Amino acid sequence: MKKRIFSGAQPTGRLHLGNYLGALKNWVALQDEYDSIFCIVNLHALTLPQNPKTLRQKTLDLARIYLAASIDPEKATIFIQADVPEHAELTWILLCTARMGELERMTQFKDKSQKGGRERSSVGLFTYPALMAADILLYHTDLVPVGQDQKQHLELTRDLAERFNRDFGETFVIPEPYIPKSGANIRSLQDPAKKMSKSDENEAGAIFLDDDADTISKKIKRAVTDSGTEINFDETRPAIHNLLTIYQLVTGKTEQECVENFAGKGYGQFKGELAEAVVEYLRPFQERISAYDDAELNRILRTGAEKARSIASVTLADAYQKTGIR
Ligand code: AQP
Repeated sequence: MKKRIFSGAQPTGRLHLGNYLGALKNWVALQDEYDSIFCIVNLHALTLPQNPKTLRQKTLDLARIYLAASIDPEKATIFIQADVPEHAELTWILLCTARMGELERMTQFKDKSQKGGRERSSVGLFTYPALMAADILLYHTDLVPVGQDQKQHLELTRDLAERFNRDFGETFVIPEPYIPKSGANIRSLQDPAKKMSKSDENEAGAIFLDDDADTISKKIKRAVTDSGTEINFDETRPAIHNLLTIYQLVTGKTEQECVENFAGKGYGQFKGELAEAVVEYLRPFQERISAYDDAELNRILRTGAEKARSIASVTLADAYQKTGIR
């Protein structure tokens, strides 16, 4: 039997190159080897204010992005989180398993609540990691391919699963993270101290998957650099390290080939070649994005939800039975 992977992205904002290189690219690479389940986590989106009409549209658009990124619905299960109510139901059980102190240590809550202030943040934003744990545990997931920013949430998922299994008997598989060596932590083009992010107010920091060639070029030309002139993978020079990492991932070259390619060249030439490589990399994806109509997407999502539900309902029934709820 194949091992199982589960992952998801939120239908919020515009997906960026960080989401692609840190997550989607790996999902595609793993879908042949693993029984793959990819979710559009729209319940997570509600942790921050959303416009209902936009959210509905973005949810369908994200399905389109999954397919354009080459996730194959014949191989992988693709579905919308809210179409499988077991996610919300298992969340309650896991919230009763989690401890306040554990959730308070989550750095993403600290980051995301900074803007509006902790007091004004939704309780959903605070408890979001339990929903993520439910997403993963419902499917007896072996491996979770995510970017570096989700590592802490995954550790919590493991802790919750272990605690539940200890208290109520073997129920959940303990999932392992799959965090790629390169690309798991793509930084903002404007401030390499921050990750490339959908919610960054400075749009120049992110290359969005639907940016046209001209916009991509301009953003890369305006990207901050470090002092010095060398173009190499020196971690003490985070801006160049980040740009070179992007170059490596979109060209498929080795580190050594990348460094050799830019030996003796200046930042201007480097940025020009990088922009060209990114544009070329995204071109097939961007051409495919309009290939799926809404009827086709809805059919794929309906089939995916039915399949997901057939697994999730069994896991939830087991958890309910073990806890004495049913
Ligand atoms: N900068 C990044 N580099 C590598 N991987 C990243 N991911 C996110 N940012 C980077 C990975 O993309 C997947 C889907 O992310 P998400 O939709 O759950 O959103 P997020 O992790 O909250 O980060 P975003 O996309 O930047 O959104 P905001 O601005 O809302 O925080 C995940 O596997 C994530 O690790």
